[in-house]
Amino acid sequence: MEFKNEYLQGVYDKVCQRNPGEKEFLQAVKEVLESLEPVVEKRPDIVEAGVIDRIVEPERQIIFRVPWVDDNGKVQVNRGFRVQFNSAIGPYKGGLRLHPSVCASVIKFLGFEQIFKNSLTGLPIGGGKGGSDFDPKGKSDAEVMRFCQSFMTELCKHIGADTDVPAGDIGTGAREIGFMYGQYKRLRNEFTGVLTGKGLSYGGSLARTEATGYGLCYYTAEMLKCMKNDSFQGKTVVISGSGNVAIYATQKATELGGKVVALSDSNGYIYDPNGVDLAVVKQIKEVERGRIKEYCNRVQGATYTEGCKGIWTIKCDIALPCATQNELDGESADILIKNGVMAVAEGANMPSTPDAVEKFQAAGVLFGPAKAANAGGVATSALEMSQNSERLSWTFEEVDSKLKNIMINIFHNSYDAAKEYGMEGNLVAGANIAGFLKVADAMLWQGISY
Ligand code: NDP
Ligand code: 2IT
Repeated sequence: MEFKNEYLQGVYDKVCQRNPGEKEFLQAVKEVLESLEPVVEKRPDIVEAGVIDRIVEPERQIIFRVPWVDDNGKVQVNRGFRVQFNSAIGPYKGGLRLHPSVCASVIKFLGFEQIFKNSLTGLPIGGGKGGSDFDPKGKSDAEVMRFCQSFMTELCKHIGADTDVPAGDIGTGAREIGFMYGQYKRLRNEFTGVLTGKGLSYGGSLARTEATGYGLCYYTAEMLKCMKNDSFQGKTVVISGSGNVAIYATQKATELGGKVVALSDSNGYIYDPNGVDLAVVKQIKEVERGRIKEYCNRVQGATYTEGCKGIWTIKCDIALPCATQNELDGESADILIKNGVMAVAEGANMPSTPDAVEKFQAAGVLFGPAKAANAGGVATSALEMSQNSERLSWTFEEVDSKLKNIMINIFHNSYDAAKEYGMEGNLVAGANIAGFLKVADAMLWQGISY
């Protein structure tokens, strides 16, 4: 028995039977169900209405062929996904991941997490996720364009500004969103806010690019302030990854007084004891689409080490994993704890293994889970949707101040929910419970068809 509660064990057993071998999806479901043990005891109405049995099953899953022609005239075939997980509180909303590791399990774990994350933002967005096993790395702009056009030719039948609004994720940035948006507009002959993360000249929101990384730091700052009466000031920070989330987390952590000494990519990590020079990182990653290793050729005193996991052996006060799922395991958690880490907050989705989370919590390390800490990206996407609906654009300051308030509220709502359900200080349980209750309530009101 994995669960104390027999009903939750039954739900989990059925999810395991129905989704064999989908280890990331099962990992995400298990964590949420564990947090719901006290809810199930207090709320028999939720159990009777089968809300939990329903929430673990996606409303709709679309898997499709994505054929395209490479620069040598050869036909390539990728697999496309869109999982529309839950629309109880708003249109499906969530990113598109383009990475060779994309499969049903990965998209379903991301879509499932997105339900609760989106609920925590307080904005009217349901949960969904999509993507493809296409690898944009090493492809020409023309190849990426042809892939994106083929991908959208099928996806456009299933999405819409009031139905399902995709956005970026790993491998999907401004370039890919632009190509996809152009194709959607051409096929549907409509100019609507069907994607977020758009360029500023055609409906994008100021501060969306920065939002996930900034939001992560706003959440972390609030967690440090309320739980340890502390701040980023004077702290050594290690951030994994060097993509969209990592870059803007580095910028905000530095602005708030921290010193970011390490970044990584899937090949290895750089260590710069003087604090990373973000202009150099942005040039390498955003302009040249190069590797993080290159940083050491441009900045004196920095070193590069092969293998991304080693980044967690660097001594730091604050660790922000911002690369990918399960990148920080129990062994790395032990080293971070031994080195005196005081706070860990997740910029990536599910970057810490269950073992690592348990260790941080047992050691009294402040731990901010992904669905709360990285919700600033999707929250700002929802603000982009609002601006598109009213056909207006807000200033950077206006969007940024809304984002900050949202992140502060997410921290407090999670903290309060954990306390109410007898787990004060457990922000994992708090985020899961607070996110779940709003969706559950909407599902109760809307009857069994949802
Ligand atoms: P990017 O594609 O911009 O960057 C991804 C970064 O993570 C790269 O440095 C990449 O290195 C590294 N990475 C990817 N896969 C692996 C892997 N298997 N092992 C080690 N490193 C890896 O993506 P984002 O910054 O947008 O996304 C990062 C994380 O944040 C993801 O978990 C995503 O789901 C999450 N997230 C993103 C949001 C957004 O708004 N963009 C919002 C909320 C969460 P390499 O170049 O070598 O592949
Ligand atoms: O994981 C995420 O929340 C994202 N990739 C952002 C989704 C969005 O719709 O902006």
